[in-house]
Amino acid sequence: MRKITTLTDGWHFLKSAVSAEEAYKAAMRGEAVTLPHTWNAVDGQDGGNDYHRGICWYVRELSKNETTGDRLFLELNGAAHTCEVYLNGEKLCHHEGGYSAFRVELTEKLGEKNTLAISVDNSSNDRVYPQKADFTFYGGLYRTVNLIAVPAEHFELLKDGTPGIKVTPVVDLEKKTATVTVETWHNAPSVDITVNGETKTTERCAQFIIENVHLWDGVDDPWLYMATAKLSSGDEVSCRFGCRVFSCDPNKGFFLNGRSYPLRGVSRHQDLKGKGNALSYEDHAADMAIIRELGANTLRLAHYQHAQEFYDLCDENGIIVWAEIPYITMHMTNGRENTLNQMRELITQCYHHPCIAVWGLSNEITAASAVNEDLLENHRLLNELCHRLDPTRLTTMANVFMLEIESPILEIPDINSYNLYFGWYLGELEQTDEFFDEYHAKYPGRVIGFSEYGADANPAFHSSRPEKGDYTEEYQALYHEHMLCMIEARPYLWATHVWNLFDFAADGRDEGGKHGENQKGLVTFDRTLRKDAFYLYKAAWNRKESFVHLCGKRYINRCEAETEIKVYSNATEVRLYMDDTLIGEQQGETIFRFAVPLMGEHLIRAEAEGCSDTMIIRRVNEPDENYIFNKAAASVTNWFDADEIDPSCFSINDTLGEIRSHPQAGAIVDAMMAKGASERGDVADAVKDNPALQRMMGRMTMLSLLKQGGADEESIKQLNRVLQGIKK
Ligand code: GCB
Repeated sequence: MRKITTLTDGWHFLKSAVSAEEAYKAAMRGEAVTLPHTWNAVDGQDGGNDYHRGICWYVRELSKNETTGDRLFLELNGAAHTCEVYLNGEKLCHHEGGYSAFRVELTEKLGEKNTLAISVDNSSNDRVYPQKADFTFYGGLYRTVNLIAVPAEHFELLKDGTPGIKVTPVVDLEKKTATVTVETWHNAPSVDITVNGETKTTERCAQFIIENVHLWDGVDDPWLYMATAKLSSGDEVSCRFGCRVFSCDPNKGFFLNGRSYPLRGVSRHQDLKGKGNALSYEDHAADMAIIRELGANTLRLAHYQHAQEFYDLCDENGIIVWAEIPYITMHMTNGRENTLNQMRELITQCYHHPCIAVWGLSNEITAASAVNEDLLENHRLLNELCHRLDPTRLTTMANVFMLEIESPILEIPDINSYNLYFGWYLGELEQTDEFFDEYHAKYPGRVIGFSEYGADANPAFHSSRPEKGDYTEEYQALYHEHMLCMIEARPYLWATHVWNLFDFAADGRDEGGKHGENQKGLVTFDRTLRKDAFYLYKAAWNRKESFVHLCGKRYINRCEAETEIKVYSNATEVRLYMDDTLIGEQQGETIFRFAVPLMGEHLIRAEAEGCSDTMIIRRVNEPDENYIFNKAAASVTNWFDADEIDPSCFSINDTLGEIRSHPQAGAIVDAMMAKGASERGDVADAVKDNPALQRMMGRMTMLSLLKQGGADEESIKQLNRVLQGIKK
């Protein structure tokens, strides 16, 4: 028999980098905590780069009752980021990597009285990923810690946190069978393995054929089988598995069980306002309920290994997963071993989950590093490791927009993907479309996906003329309307993942009216508010539950005489009522737009397929200042009315490329930019040396380039006057 005791209570926490001996004494007087726990639940989310990063201690006495059993192991499911386990003052192990599980044997070191002291370190170094990324590196024992007591003959527990059992189902779609290979690791002479009601006794490994196999078939039918392995000592391990076939086609995208199954979904980080990453099962399950409500069929579990409970939820809900390690932003010469270790642990611990389709090698790794031989070699080794440990799945990586599509790194993984933020950080929305069209035309034989895209929105901010950078809920919605349409027109994209389903802690940020948060979520950090863009995807993806959603509910006070009311719905017909009078009826799909006259305060109601949604809006004389984040930038919106600009002459609304194609106009902007460049040398060098960046800038309008460069109102107007003097 195997006895698992979860060590929830009885921990003493010490926020101090003392020695192991001192830790015991000091911690016993220190704060009492329960696990899971992070010491950054508050300071990791309030911005300013000042969250506590260092060594902290967790100390606990083990009772007699807890230490019985022939062999005793300690299991840590998440210790962020570097951890050392001491028993009775003696160091038993050192583990680097904050997202994978690991175990250590205590048996030989047990005494009459037993004290565990565990140090956890989230300070910076040059070896353990992540070190540079847009999320808070919470420290703590933020997942469960268990004691596992097993008989002398037992399944392997130590190697890479293995479950001791590995199940590989290979499906023959034509014959409707699955050949299931079950391998086990243990120290007994034989093992009984049971799959689908059939038991085989073997040394280590057995094969089973499942006839008329019930496929694990995505969100509609995620059927799971069970494999169990038992030793005569009574030790037993089991795992669920699913029988399915994945494949990717450069033109047709993703296939599940032989049929086209476009992967359309979102990314998720593992944190929650007020709790940090110390999540309970209920928190994970609540997130999954939101994912199901949205109607997504895929998740990118970014940027590291998530909790086993969460992969289990994905298995149960038929969500196809991109799993990855935190090899992110910046390549470290000393970090190679750590990337390989984290990948080995990820695959070993997650291999059996039918939900996982691809292993992600890295994320935006060239954002702060050159593509040199060391980086390439690191990727080749990771790629080989993935294929060696798991020949059944594909590898991929998420590339940063400025990585040239000719880069040799794109030849390493099986399939490719890009994170693109045109229309948010820089450039125009349409550049996304052009980027993929160019890539697809140049590499028709390569599989390409869209691993990240998004725009920040603070639901307090609103505008009737939403603009890039204004943090309004309306711009976020417009941004995603464009992307949804772009994606639907490109069925070759093997997967698309919105960045991000939830707002999350990014301690380095201080923007958009909030500290320490990335607000690209479709749902707020505390999960209480679904932004309008959430309902756009729900309208497009959720085919199960009819609904109708009125956009702009939080945008109550409006100055215009006629306002746009937008409705998102998965119905094909929507009716709009104003003060109980029907004012419009429309057929269509997903997005329904109505122009509505505003006189005073109005009750708006939308109806579709038996569902309804209501809101109040109000005509006011002056813009409501509470809705504007950046008051200075917002005034820019109204500098130029389209009709003031003569379209037969150049203007700041033309792209840099268009302007440059005219000798006189080109010379003017080049001179202006050269002046700017000499003032900001580093940026200029980065642009000069990067043809991808240059191409991208060529497609940006002069106005958006100037705004992003921080140009003031007067110099923008000045340039526009000069350009308006030049005939096209
Ligand atoms: C990215 C990163 C992600 C960031 C995101 C952003 O490309 O991969 O970690 O959070 O951009 O919001 O800037």
